Formats: sequence, C-alpha cells, structure tokens
Amino acid sequence: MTATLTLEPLGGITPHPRANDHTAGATYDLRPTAARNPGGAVDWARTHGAALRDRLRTDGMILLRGLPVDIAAFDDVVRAVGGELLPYTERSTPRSAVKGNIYTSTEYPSDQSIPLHNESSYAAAWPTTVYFFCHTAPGTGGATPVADSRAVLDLIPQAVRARFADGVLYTRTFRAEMGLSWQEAYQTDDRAAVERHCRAHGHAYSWDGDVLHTRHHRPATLTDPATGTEVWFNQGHLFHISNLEPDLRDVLVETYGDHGLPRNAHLANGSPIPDDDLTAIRSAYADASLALPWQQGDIMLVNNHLMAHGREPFTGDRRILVAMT
Ligand SMILES: O=C(O)CCC(=O)C(=O)O
Repeated sequence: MTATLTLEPLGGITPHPRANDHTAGATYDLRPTAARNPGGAVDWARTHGAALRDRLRTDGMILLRGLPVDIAAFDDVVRAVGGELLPYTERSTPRSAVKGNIYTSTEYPSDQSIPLHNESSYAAAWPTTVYFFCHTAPGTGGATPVADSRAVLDLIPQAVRARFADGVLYTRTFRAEMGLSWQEAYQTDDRAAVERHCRAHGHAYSWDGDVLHTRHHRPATLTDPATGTEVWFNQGHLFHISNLEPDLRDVLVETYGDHGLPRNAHLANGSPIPDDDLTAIRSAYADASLALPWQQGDIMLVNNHLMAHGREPFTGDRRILVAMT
C-alpha cells in the first residue's frame, strides 16, 4: 500500500528567475520540496518508498530533512527507495568507497566548483537516481546545486542544439600520473576486461605502454522514459578542455599534446565545439540552477534524467556521500 507523502516547499531558496520563466513556453516548478520526519529514518523511508519514487518521476529532486540518519541508515533509506546500490563504473572522477557502494562525492579541491552535470551521462550506463547524504555540513559554501535538465535543454539556443544533433565525441587518456589511471577508471587490473568493455560499447581504444586512449560517441540529449520529455544529457561542457584553469590547460597541452589530454570533448564529427556554444550551454545551466545549503543529516534524492547536479566551492570539513540506483 502506498502511504501518503506530504512534501512541503523549502523556504529560503530563490531559484534563478529564468529557471521558472524561460523562453520556450514550458515552465517547471523548480521549488524544492522537503519531507520532514523526526522519527526513525529507515521505517519512514520503507513506508514512503513507493510514494517517493512516484514523486521523483516528475519532481526531479526531493530533500529529506530532519530524519535521524547515519551511514548505515543512509544505506537502508537508499535501498528502501531504489533497491540495490550500484557500483561506480567507467569512472571519470576520484571517489572513495565508504561502505559497500556508498562513496564519497567527487574529491576535488575545495576551492573548485564542479559544473552541473547528469551522473555518468558520458557513459554506456548511468544511474536513474542519485542520493546525496550530508554526513558533515561545510563551514561555508559547498552546496550541491541542481538544474532541471528539461529547462537546460529549452534554454540552449536551437542553433547550438542542432550542432549537437549527432551527439558528443568524448576523448580520454588514462595515465597513472595525471587524472585517473585506467585501473581506477575501470576498477580492474585486467587489460582484457577493459578492452572487452570498450568493444561492447563501441569505444575505440589504443595503448601506449601503460597509457590508454579512448574515443567514443554518446547522444547529447535523452528522452526520459517516465515523462516522455527530452532533456540535455551529456558532459561535453565538463570534459571540454576549457573547463580547466587556463594555466593547467596550457601545461597539459604542452606536456601531452591535444590528443593526450585526460578528458576532452568535440562535436560528433570531431570538429571543435565553438566557444560560443560552450558559453551558451554553461549559461543555460547557470540560469536553470538552484542551490540548497546543506544541513547535517540531509538526504537529497535526485532523478538523474531530469536533474543535473554539481558542487560549489567550500570551506571546512565538508563530507557528502553518494549512492546510486
Ligand atoms: O560533492 C557534491 O556535492 C557533488 C559532487 C559531484 O558533482 C559528484 O560527485 O558527481
């Protein structure tokens, strides 16, 4: 039986004006909602699991606040809502396993932002739901902003979308001393297993000693099966070399050349993504985004088809854990 789920709008959050008022006609209610319950987190999640799944299908993001949660309870809440937790495969960023398939969120230096992105949208497989748990709230900053991927698509000019009609070409170089090694990205020491993965998913690959180069195409958009809506769903702007600080970019190009960069992205035909297109895409994300300050114990449920997520710079001992189903 489905229990009634009461979600209340969260105060103190002001989405960017264009997030609910953009030009393509449709509007989405991006006000985040929260479920509050001071009682047992796991029982509550078991009772409301089906209702939470239902709401997530359209709402995109729900914050659970005020539940007493530790790592074990987070694990159980995720199972109650989404079933078995998925491992982080075909990795693109460093994360450490904390308990089973619960990981730290991406371990990038605290002064850096992580651009909004849909989890693993560069890969052959991705989670449909991502769960973030605030184990330790940051001192300042450090929100995990979200952006409605339907709004992002609507905010990207038609001419830009047309250039991405055939998808994105992702190029990656895995080396031990820069970015991720192939062993970390694919979670194996077995080259043959990596080659099997590449062949199964149509990734071209070549070896240069212990350095692995790959190239693969993925679509730029996705039709969400639950709502039938098209969403912007790729990491072209994040893989692109322009995402790095200019100094680091110059050093990488000088050291490894254009074809040896840890990550890069091109239009599907291999030509460069125009700078103006990247600017338009990044500004669409910015316009559609909203950020919630974390409170210790918060769990954020994110529909990975409908919502991108990122990270703001922070101070203090922030610890956000992530699980995927
Ligand atoms: O730490 C966070 O809030 C999210 C980091 C992130 O974007 C990720 O791990 O994919």
